[in-house]
Amino acid sequence: MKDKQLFTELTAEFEAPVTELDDEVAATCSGGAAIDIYFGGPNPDVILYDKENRGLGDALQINAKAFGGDDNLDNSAIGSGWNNKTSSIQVIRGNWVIYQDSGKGRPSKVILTPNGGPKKDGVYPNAKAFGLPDNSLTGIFRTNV
Ligand SMILES: [Ca+2]
Repeated sequence: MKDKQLFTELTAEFEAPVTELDDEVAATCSGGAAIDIYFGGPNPDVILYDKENRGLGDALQINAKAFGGDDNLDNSAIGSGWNNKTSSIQVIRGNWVIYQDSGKGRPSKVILTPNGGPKKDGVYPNAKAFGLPDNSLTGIFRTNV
């Protein structure tokens, strides 16, 4: 319930009202805005880092429901400022697809998973590992539960 309340608070800040979608409906949507995604929680599913190798610096903690995500992190209420910034990623839960452009443009060919990355530990220490140019990640979506 707490997550649902947070989602309601977040979506209330968007210019266009966002109707709450169940996972099946959300899965049929393509691109556009943030859906079922939360930022800054204490138990993140995935973490984006400004620096390579999860170095000290800004980090964005993300949780998302299946098929939830954000097609332009700069438009997020809390995730703003994260377009074209990510240089390393850690996946704790779920499978994720990342995009270079808003509207789900230019997806990475690498699907990010908790067992992925060079050491099979979910850590993608640099842009080459997650399959986009450095500082180019704009959107991220979860592809499963
Ligand atoms: Ca960076």
